[in-house]
Amino acid sequence: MTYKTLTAASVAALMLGSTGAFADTWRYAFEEAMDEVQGKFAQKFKEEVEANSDHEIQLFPFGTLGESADTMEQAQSGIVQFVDQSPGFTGALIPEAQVFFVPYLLPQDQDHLVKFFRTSKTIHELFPPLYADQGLELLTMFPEGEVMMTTQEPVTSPADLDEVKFRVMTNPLLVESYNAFGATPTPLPWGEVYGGLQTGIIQGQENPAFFIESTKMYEVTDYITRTGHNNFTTAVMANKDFFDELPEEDKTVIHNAMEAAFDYIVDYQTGLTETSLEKIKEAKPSITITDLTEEQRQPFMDTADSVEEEFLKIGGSQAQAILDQMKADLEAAAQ
Ligand code: 6CS
Repeated sequence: MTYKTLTAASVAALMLGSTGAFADTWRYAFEEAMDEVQGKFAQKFKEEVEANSDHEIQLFPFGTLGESADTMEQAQSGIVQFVDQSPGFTGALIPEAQVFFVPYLLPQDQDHLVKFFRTSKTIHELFPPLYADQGLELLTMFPEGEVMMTTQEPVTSPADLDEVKFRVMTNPLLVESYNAFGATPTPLPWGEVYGGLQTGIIQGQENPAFFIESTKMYEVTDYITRTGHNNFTTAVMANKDFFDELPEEDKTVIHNAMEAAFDYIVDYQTGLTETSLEKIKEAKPSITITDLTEEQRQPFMDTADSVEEEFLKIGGSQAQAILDQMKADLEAAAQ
C-alpha cells in the first residue's frame, strides 16, 4: 500500500492538524499496536515531547498507514516525521542492519543486552551515516525481547524444521539464517502471518513472547520453542530533512524524549517474557513451551559462522566494519 491507496479514514487522520493547543503536529508511525512494546515506547515519547515543547505527536499504530514497508516510504518522503521500523524490514534499504540476524550474536542476559544498546559505537556512531544515506536520522535502537519459534510440531533440533515453511520478516539474512537452521524460510509482511498460520500456508514463525501473546498467535500454533538465538531489535528514525531543519532546541527535546522512552521501555519489559508465557499457558493449556538445553541448542549455534560469512557477502560495503565493531561493543558491554 502506498500513500495513494491509503484508506479514506487514514487520510482523514493524517490531515487532521494541530488541536490548537500546539504549534504543529508531528506524525509518528510504528509497527505494533498501542498496547504493545513499540506502542508503549511511542506513547512515552509523545508524553515527553508534548510536556517539554509546543509540538504535538500524532501516533499511527500498525495498520493505520499500511505495513512496515509503507510507513518507511512515508517517513522517507516526509509524510510522517517519525517511524519505528525493525531491521527485520530494513535489510534491502540498509544491508548492514542485517547484522542483527546473525544468530547468537546478541546476548540473552538482559543487563548485558541493555548496556550494549546504551553504549554501542555501532549503533551510535557507525549506523547513523548509513541511515542518513537513506534520508533517515537514526534516533535510537532498543530490544523488544527474546525471540522464540512457534510451530505445529515439536522442535528440538534443526532436523525438526525440515520442510517447515517458516515465516520470517522480509530480510535476506534472516532467510539465510533459517535456511541454515534447516527450515524453508518464507518472508512475509506482518499482516499476513496470522492468516498464513491459520490456513497452513506457513507452519512456523518467530517473535518475542509478548507479541505471540498480544496478537493471539498461540491460537494457531501448538509449540513454542526457546532456542535463545536472538533478541528482537527495533529502530526509531526521523525524516532527515525534517530533523536537520529543526532548531537545536527541538532536536534536544527529541533526543531527551528518546532517552526517557528508552529507560521507560527497558523497565516496562522487566519480567514481560515470563508474564506473557504465563498468559499464553492460561489461554491455551494444551500449548507446549520448551526451553532447549545447551546441548539441544548447539546444532543451532553451529550455524552462526556460516550466517556471519553470508552477512559479510550481502551486508553492504560496511559489513566487516559493522560486525567487528559490534563484537567489540558486545565485549565492552560485558565488562
Ligand atoms: O514479526 C513481525 O513482523 C513483527 N514483530 C514484532 C515484534 N514487531 C513488529 C513486527 O512487524
